[in-house]
Amino acid sequence: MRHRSRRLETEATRLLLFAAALLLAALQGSPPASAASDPYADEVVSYTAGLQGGFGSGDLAVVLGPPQGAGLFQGSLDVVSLGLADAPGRGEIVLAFRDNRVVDGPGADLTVFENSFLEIGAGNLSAAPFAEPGLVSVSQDGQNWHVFSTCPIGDALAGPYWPGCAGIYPVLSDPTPATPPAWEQSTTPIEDLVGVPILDLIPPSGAPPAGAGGDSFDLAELGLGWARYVKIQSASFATGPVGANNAGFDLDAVVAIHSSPELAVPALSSAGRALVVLLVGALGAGLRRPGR
Ligand SMILES: [Ca+2]
Ligand SMILES: [Ca+2]
Repeated sequence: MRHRSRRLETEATRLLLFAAALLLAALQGSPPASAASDPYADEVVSYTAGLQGGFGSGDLAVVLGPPQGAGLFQGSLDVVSLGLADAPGRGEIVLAFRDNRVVDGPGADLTVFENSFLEIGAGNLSAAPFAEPGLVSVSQDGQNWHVFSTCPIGDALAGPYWPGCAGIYPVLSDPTPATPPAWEQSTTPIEDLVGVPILDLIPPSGAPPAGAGGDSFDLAELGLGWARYVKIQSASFATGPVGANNAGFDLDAVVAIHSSPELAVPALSSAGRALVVLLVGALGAGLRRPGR
């Protein structure tokens, strides 16, 4: 009896060693775990151009990743133009965060980057922005939307600052280390940048305000702890001359100021999955044997 039980123990040990070897082989044969998550939006879920939109739509991926800001006095062309909202669902884009999600932290949680810029007025003083307002909504499931509804998107006369909308604050961040990272929120009110000698706002005589620019939003305003989807809807009006295909809100990028990475589970190769199936079978056979 004792002899039989010792033999079973040895068999169990061998089985465990075999199982460990199989698992190791399976994991070594698998591709590496997905790269560390980035704080930017990862996918364009949908895009519908409105009137005179479409610029940049040949490569919608330009709105993913970091913004390509061109500074206080120039708009980036690394954008997709939504066009004017001339019908429901038009002039609209929906993005998703996949390897991360936006989470509610202290203050603002995400920033939307357009390509607005400050005009230059009389006496080389900065003037109000050339802005193309956008209404921002967020969602956890892509179906139920929560709107930052303080944005007066339907009111062309609410300019030049349209508080609560995106598409107002110039973009001061690009992917180079010479500019602030995209998740560094600007805190200088846009009104304070208007009526200033432009030489005070650009190097070498001056400097732009701290922060990445763009327009930032706080999930706490909506009572949300996190969000995965961001929708931007263009206004139905333009503040300046409307071109052939570049009217309305021009999206550059969206970044999570407070970002939580999604857990990356190592993916198994097909060979690895086959080995795991064998392993489970072998374990099942080994467990059944003592009762045989
Ligand atoms: Ca991301
Ligand atoms: Ca917040």
